[in-house]
Amino acid sequence: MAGSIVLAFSAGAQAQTKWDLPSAYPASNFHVENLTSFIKDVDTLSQGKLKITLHNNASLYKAPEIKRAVQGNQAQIGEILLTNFANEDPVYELDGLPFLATGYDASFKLYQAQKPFLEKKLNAHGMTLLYAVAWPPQGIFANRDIKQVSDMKGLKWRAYSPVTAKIAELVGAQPVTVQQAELAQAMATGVIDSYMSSASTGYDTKTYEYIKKFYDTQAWLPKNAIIVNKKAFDALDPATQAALKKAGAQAEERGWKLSQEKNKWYQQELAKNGMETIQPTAELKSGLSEIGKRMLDDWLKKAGADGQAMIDAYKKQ
Ligand code: PCA
Repeated sequence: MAGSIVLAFSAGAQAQTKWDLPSAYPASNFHVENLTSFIKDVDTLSQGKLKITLHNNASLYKAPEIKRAVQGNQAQIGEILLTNFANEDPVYELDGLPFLATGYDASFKLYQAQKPFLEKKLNAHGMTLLYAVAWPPQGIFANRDIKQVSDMKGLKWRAYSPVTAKIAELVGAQPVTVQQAELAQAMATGVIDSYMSSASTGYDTKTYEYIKKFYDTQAWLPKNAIIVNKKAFDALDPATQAALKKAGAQAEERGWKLSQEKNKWYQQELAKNGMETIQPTAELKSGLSEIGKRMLDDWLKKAGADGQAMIDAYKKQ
């Protein structure tokens, strides 16, 4: 009875649209906290016309499947880790390259240089970019003493993207691709003993239960992007489209701040739980930046004129 009354009311008022939003990260993650606020903002700004349901922790789609789900409109909106899709197009790889942009300011500049090309690529596949937010700087989690790149030989290295797998190869480690949702299990079962990521992921996956050292290399800041199916977007009325865009712009601004603020908190939590944060030696830094240079050269060869234009736009800022 009650159900049919509610139905009658909502059908009588303006039509309501329901979207699904898959994310691969857990509720404790700052990206997901930000998504939760974004969804509330969309509800308020659209005056209840657009209702988005969050499916976090890879519960609806696994991380590598989310982009295709949005492209096919199985999910109308979704969160992707851009660098996961490096094999599809070099534009997705750019913010996953080590030592190209290492702090938040540089990463934001890199984003501005990358954005028009990212938008073009997504549009060509029936999607649009709503916003993107950087993960905190990437460091190395390992139990070993690592003073130079050669100390990483033979590590069982968890990779989350083609780039992190490539780094493993270049340092002589054995890459195993594992997405964050399966990372705790991979550590518990000994499938991997090291990886490169942020303090945020170290916290989300309780890495301190298995690994005791975090080398704070600040190597790069990959981004998560919120992408929308274009047909689903075009089907919204103009006021709802504007509401979505506004909430997206707010989420982008809030997300970049949250990433920085919570990174400090995540690092404190890691320390409280017995993880030692170690500053990388000069040898380790220079070894890794050599690898970064090689990877950038390879990237520029693949990315052609667009790639050069992105790097030039980045350096000009
Ligand atoms: N965490 C994600 C990607 C980048 C990051 O900091 C992960 O480790 O899967």
